[in-house]
Amino acid sequence: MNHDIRIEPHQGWTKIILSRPEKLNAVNTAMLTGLVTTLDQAESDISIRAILLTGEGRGFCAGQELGPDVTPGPDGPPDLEHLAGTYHHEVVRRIRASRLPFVAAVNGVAAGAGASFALACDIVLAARSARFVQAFVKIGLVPDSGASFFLTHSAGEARARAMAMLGDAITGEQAEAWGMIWKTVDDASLIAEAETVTAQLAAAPAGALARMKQMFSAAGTNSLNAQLDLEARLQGESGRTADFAEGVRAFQEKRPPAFNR
Ligand code: T3D
Repeated sequence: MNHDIRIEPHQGWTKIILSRPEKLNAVNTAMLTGLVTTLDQAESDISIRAILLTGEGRGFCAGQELGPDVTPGPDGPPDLEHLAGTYHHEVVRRIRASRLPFVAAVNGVAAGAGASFALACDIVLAARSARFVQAFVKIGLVPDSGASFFLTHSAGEARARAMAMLGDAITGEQAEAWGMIWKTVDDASLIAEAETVTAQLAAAPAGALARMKQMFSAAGTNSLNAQLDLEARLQGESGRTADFAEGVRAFQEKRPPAFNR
């Protein structure tokens, strides 16, 4: 277990806390390996039905640690294609391919790959003081970890290009107004609100949520016809589940449904 990743188990869901507060939770290869392992363990633990991702201290995640992993050595410059592909991108792939709904509670600055980790999540809440920074340009890099994809699809190409090329900080409220995140909340209520949302997801029909993740991932690139076919297929699967039968029965009996317990 990597000590820079803290896990807080709850009933039906888990909080994963990036925990290197003195560096605004900037990630290195050891921490990213620990994060991937943690995500894999959560994926295979059927008692876990939702994940809340947040950061310790005053930051969410300042992206790649500008330290030994990316410092040129005697053999020349670091191989960032390998680093990004092997470490950062595996985190994004896991969040997006997961059966689990992910909530991000962006408690402070989310920069570089750190912003992408948040934006890869299904529901993103940000503290009013949070900032999203495409920091790459400040150090001569280009967006990675899915930033160019997420921002183009959520904020639109004009804003995505400007965010990437200028590297200016975007406030939580701006991110909400641009459709990058779900909502901004007061700093003091961020964690409580994010926990409530995560618990709500943990009580929701897990299979339906997993199918929604597939559906929304495909919606970015599918044609309308392809998306209609996918919706029909996934609705067919949903209709054959015990959760659907329970949902209809609970509605008819005027009681709350108990999904997949
Ligand atoms: O490996 C690959 O494949 C490449 C992949 C790249 C993906 C990326 O993520 S590239 C982008 C890397 N991240 C950055 O460039 C962000 C660098 N940090 C900043 O620009 C600023 O720190 C922030 C805008 C994030 C926050 O600014 P501010 O003023 O709120 O805080 P600060 O004072 O700059 O930082 C506080 C401390 O955290 C400070 O340490 P100190 O001086 O108190 O000892 C600072 O050095 C440290 N810190 C912040 N970000 C990083 C970091 N240390 C190491 N690496 C960081 N990324």
